[in-house]
Amino acid sequence: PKEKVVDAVIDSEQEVMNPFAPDAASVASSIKYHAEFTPLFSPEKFELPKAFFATAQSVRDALIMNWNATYEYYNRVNVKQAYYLSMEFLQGRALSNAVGNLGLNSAYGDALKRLGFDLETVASQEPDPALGNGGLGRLASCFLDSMATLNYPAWGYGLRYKYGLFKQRITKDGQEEAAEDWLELSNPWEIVRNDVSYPIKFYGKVVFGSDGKKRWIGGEDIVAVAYDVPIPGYKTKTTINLRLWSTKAPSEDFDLSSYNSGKHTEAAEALFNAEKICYVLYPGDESLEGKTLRLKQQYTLCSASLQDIVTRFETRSGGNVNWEEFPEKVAVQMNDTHPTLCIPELMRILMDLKGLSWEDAWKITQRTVAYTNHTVLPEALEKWSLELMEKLLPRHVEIIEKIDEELVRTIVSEYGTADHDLLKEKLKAMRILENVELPSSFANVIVKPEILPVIAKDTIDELEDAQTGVNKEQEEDKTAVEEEEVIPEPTVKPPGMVRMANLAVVGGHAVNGVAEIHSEIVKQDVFNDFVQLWPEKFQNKTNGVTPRRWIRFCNPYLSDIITKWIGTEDWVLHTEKLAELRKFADNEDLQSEWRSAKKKNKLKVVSLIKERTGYTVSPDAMFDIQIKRIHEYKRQLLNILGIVYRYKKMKEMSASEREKAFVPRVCIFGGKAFATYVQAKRIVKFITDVASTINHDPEIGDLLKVIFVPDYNVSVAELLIPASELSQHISTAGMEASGTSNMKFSMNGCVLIGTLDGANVEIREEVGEENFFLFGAKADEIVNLRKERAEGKFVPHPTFEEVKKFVRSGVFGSNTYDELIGSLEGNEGFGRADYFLVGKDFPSYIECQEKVDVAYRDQKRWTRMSILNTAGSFKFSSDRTIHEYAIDIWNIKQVELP
Ligand code: GPQ
Repeated sequence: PKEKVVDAVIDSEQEVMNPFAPDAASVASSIKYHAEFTPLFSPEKFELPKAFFATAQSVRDALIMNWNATYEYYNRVNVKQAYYLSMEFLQGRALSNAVGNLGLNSAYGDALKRLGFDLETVASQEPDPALGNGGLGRLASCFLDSMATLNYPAWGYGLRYKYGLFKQRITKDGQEEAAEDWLELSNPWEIVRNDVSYPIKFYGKVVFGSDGKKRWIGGEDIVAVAYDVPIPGYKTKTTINLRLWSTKAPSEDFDLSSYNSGKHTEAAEALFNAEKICYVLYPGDESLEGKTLRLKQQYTLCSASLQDIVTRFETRSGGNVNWEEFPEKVAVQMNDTHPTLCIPELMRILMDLKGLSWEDAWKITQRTVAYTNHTVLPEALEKWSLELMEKLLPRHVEIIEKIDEELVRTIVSEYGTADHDLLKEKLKAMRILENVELPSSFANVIVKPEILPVIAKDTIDELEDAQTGVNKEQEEDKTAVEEEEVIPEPTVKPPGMVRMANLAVVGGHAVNGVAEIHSEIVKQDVFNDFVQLWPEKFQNKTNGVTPRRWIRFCNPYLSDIITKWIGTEDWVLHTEKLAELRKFADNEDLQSEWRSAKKKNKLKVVSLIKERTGYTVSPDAMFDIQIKRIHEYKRQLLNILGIVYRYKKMKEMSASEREKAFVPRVCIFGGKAFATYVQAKRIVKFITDVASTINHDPEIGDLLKVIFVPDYNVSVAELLIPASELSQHISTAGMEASGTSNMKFSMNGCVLIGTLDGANVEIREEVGEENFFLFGAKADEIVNLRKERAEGKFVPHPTFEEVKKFVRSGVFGSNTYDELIGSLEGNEGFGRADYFLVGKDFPSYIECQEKVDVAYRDQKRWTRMSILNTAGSFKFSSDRTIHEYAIDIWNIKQVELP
């Protein structure tokens, strides 16, 4: 019966859809088919939301064909495959991207026109899935696009969170969070794989089996089910897979007899317990329950993915499995330390389930996994309480203890026991277990056993807070503000911790940073002791972004101009061709086309701002943008204080002086603050207060507007970046691992103002220093500057004193922002003295901003700078990054489908 109905629909259009070369008519009939038979809305209503779902279903048909073909081919030729494990994938909307990658823009555009819709409007109906926080998650998604585009056999593995990153609302009190129910209307892109599921165990105990092998038994069992998301490459048939795990209880866990006797809640407890693991991205982890949940999430990702990978390896090996070949067929990349449990999990599977010896399992594990570090902030290097982990994953802790013991053995044999202080120092820096006695086997080797220092209870609290991303500054700050009296704490033994980064370095064969300067800091500072032992492990892989989403699709106006002047659209795949624009940088025709594209993009943002904030801004003003997570090290505070200073100067002038002195600007902010990061939320509140004063000041008018765009996400970025003229990447030098939006801005012809930090350093080298506005202290000066600051030797510049005084004078309402301004001075009770050196960099930032105004007045010069940014940005394609990972770390080859 189903086929008949299909025929009836298709008949009306006299076309059958061929997913490889569909025309508008066949696409239209496929959309109509889905509108009718994919029951999401009442049938008579073929309106926008339904048009989106029907269009997405239709595109999915085409994706599934390629996705199946890709999988079958990889199976058949048994290629080596890379697996990118990440707790975050910040995919953004998929429709335009899929249609664009499949080359079906005009077919879908025309088809929708026939049905009375416009593709762009239909695409804007899609919820923006935010299964990630920021740069790290978006990088993972850019990588998937490049892997598919370059025909690399690679998959992503992640978690299918029911609620993504919270929705941000801006009220008079600052940021408010609401649940992001992205699955509310279902997700048209995913394919539920009830046939692909694995058991996951927590708690229980370890026993010896009859064969003398260790067994992990008892405890709590749940099931991880696969949800597959096809990822199409650009202009290729290759369609790879993003496999996201969701959790549920084993069906036998539903207690039917309790349920029937009326105990409904008790009967369903096991179901809730299993399902809640995948409820939210980043569950609040201040409570023990929260920590446990996050650890369960991490383990679920590692265990389900590895069971799946191992099963695939066995299937592809046919009847004869040779485990030594595992690393020749599998590469596992751990996106930061979040998936580090991969190491003990692979060891467990190989030893306990497949019967391998420790030595063999260890060799295989090391050759298989590799680790990317994304931060040097000590409070962000993950540590887990040994006690918690022992309860939840008893077998893994045994394995980690043994890895730690082997590491101690290596350190002792490398450094000997003669220089006891050196040995102690090395063990302290390098051991995986922290605050844990040395294994008893070392009692005779090391004359004096490692003495645990007895430390105060508040130091322990600090140690505990330092784990899993809890922000130290914020925590310190909170305690300082809220409880002032100092109660002497009893002294106790500090809790044992597992240092995930150390485990990742020891257990993998490669460790990479994400920009040159970052990788240098990783080597010289964060993991220096490991570098001395294994220098060959350490690498750099400068991040990149996909030129498909981040130029070709988000900026069609600019893309057309680039294609016209280069004479080919090949630059989308071979970004080095962008360099050809250099020779036209002064061409007046190109310059005027270039400016007109920018203007069109700005007009879209004018509407966005009106719609989201109610403010009217002028498209003729310079668009100056800072969009990223709100964090003290990213220094949104420096930006807004710069704006306040500008405003103060304006107020001191007559109207005509003002207009002569300043270029009109719209200063745009966007970004979310972690829900419990108090200081970041104060920054949001301060920005919005400054905005409402300045924006309502009739003397200022279009000369200065300040906008905070609420609920910043990938889709908002796709609108803002093409419209931006100046963009700010102004972190304290040495603190931003790389940054990736800096690359997107540069590609879209935007000039950067920034410090010598992260990838800024390389961007400036590529686009030319005359096309980059540089200011601020250098990374190697920071330690000394902080020391001077702490010793009271820092003399703030008068402009900095002036701006703080102005804020305190009450211009922005009754609030005097004591906590924010105080943190810049290190007043008693306000945390570390300007740890991020806002005061130090303020005068050079102001001076640099004055140069920006001068440059912008000369539109020819500015347009030239803009063109040279796009032309010089080619290195920052994630295609380049993925080639480097494939060659230097994964050892995988490109495989084109027949
Ligand atoms: N990054 Cl550790 C995140 O977005 N989240 C994290 O938890 C960590 C790092 C960012 C980092 O701050 C940026 O500098 C990088 O460009 C980005 O990762 C991708 O490497």
